[in-house]
Amino acid sequence: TYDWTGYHTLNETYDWLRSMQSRFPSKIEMIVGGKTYEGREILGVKISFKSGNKGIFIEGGIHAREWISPATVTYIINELVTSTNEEIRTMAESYDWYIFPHVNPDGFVYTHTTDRLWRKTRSPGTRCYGADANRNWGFEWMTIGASSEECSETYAGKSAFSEIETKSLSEYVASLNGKIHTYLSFHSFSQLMLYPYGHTDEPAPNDADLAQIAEAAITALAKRYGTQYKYGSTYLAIYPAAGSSVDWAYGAQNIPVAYTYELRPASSINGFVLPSAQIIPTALETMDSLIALTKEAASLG
Ligand code: 0X9
Ligand code: ZN
Repeated sequence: TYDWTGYHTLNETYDWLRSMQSRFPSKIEMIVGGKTYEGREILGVKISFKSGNKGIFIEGGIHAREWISPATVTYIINELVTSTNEEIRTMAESYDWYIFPHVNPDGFVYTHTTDRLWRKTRSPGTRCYGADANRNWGFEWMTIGASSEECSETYAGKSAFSEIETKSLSEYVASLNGKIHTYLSFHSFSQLMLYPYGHTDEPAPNDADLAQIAEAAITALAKRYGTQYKYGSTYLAIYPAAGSSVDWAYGAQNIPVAYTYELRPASSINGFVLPSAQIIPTALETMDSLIALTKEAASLG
């Protein structure tokens, strides 16, 4: 059976998503966010308990090697559907959730078969494979913190949305037509909550709100185990980086609450390989932060 004591393959997670849908058919709908270069689906779930709710969009796995991301995202799905905790039930039932644990499935499969530390997509170039799916989105594309060299880990692609994964997923997000209020992208590692922008040190229009929500979220996160996060704009708190999904969601889709989580560890020689004993603790503290994030965002309107 599927659990969070270990990491899973793509097929295990996709089978689990389908099994959750068949256990909870009135609450879960399978959604396809797009497709991949190698022909896989970007498979997700819409979780909805009543109509008329605002939407929260969650993506995991845009960077293939960051395995704690899909593991945390599937844990969130499970909690939203099955938890009996009152705070989680209230949150779960107050939003429509659009959740994709793996938005770079080809890359993730490659981390299982061939190279555990693969980051990018798997579309062939002339000398190297793949583009950085978090530099390929059509907002301030290639303006800073991205590479035009196809072998680079931060290769932005031939053009904005050159990758079928980002192109098709962005079309899916756009098709939701303003229903999404919060966009979350899960990565690892560094223990950070980052918000727009990545292309400039100019503050985003609602910078003060984004900082206040992040402060509430990291405070709640720290309560359970003392895990320390920092927050700030991507540009200032980590490094300049244009063409990310979160900046596109915020800047091109006007989604006002948009964060990149960099999950555990804080730092390590090989931080992408987080021991599986840390999946559940990471997921639990992240759930705590999500409850605080949604409450604080609601209180700000
Ligand atoms: O470089 C990235 O894409 C992210 N860090 S990672 O180590 N997981 O690769 C940071 C993305 C920050 N978000 C934005 N650029 N908005
Ligand atoms: Zn990442």
